[in-house]
Amino acid sequence: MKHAMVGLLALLGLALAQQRPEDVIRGQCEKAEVVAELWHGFTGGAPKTALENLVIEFNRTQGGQVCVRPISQGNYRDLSTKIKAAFTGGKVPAMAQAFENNMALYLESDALVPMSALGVDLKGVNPLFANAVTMNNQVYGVPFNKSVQLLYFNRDLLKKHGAKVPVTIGEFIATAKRISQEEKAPVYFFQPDTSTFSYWFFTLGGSYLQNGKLVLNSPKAVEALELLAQGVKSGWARPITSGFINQNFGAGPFGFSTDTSAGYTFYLQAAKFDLGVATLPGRTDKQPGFGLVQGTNLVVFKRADDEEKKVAADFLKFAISPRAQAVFGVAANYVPVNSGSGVDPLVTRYIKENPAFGVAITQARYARFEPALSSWEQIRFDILGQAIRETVLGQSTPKAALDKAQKAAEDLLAGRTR
Ligand code: FGO
Repeated sequence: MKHAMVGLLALLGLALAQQRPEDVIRGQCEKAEVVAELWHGFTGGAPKTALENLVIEFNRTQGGQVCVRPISQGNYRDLSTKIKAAFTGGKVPAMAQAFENNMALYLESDALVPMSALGVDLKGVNPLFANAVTMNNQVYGVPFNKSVQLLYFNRDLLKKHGAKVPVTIGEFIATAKRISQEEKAPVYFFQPDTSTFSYWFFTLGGSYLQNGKLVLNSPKAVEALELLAQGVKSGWARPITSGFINQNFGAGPFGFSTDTSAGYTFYLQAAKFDLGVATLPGRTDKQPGFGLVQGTNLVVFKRADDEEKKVAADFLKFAISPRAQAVFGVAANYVPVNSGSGVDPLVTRYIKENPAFGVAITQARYARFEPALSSWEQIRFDILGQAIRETVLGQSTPKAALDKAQKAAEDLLAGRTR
């Protein structure tokens, strides 16, 4: 009998240990009096699990009365679509992930609580990320899962062709061209979207805002798009038009990509080759290229009740603490937003064992944001993204596509279209 008891307990322990994080959270929230929902745009993999584990740890410190419940709303764009829908009728969560342009949009509905009202400050937060959540001199969120683009490469393929990791754009193109010729297939994989375009555009010296005005058809933009279109035409660049690059390794020989640091765990899992990561090729060998900052901030909505806001405030403080940022960053290859994370033994040890994480931290010193305009999400996907796709697939020329995009963006910004 005693044996059976011990056996049962052991089994129970095993079951508990193997409980999915989502189920642990459900248990934590079952008895809680206050449940603060956190709507997010993670659909799976390391980022989602890392967020859930962070929430579990937070909930454990709350004594059972209150809890945070993360709820996936699909991908990032599904998330903002659902939040906008909730503004007009539905239930708004206490917290959500938000890109800077989403914050600008939500602010137009006066939907966000300033961090000062919650007693949350950004002490210790990297100014690059802190500035991005500061709008009209007020801080409206905390940077949480911030990524930066990196150069991913196939070490086996480079070795096979006696190639070095390229440091400049010139070297990059020459190397990709040569290997592609020898492989008889394009080895630079890229998604023809605004994220990839932004790396080339920023690194060539472009900027989206000129004297406060959005310019999508500048000479630098034409140059960046020309480069990608030429890459496809001359056979060293392969456009990936559906799914993530890590889901397309089977499409041909993968040599390089310029992609989010948060893709690292997905790449590693999918790669049947020795995966390497480096800082992005720069315009010169003096410094790396500029990586686009992506990933999101956490915001708190005014419509949440006071008790939920209190939980949200405590969670935000916890989420940006050096320790939480170190654990989360290490797990999903996001850049820790807190400078204090740099001395966390977890970070220093992981950098030694896993250079990709160190590369992301270095690359974050050479980083740029897309404009924080309230209609940017629509512009980046439906207008600029469309121009990039069309051009790369040979249906338009860079200049014509970008001129059309400029006109469409101006119409949108002037309220002539929706
Ligand atoms: C993604 C998107 C925006 C905006 C940029 C904006 C909206 C881009 C780009 C469009 O957190 P990041 O760095 O990376 C994501 C993370 C969690 O899902 O893992 C990446 N991932 C996921 C699965 C996988 O198989 N491979 C992989 O790499 C995933 O990308 O965010 C980068 C990708 C995109 O979603 O297609 O940020 N982005 N600015 N999205 N809605 N609005 O303004």
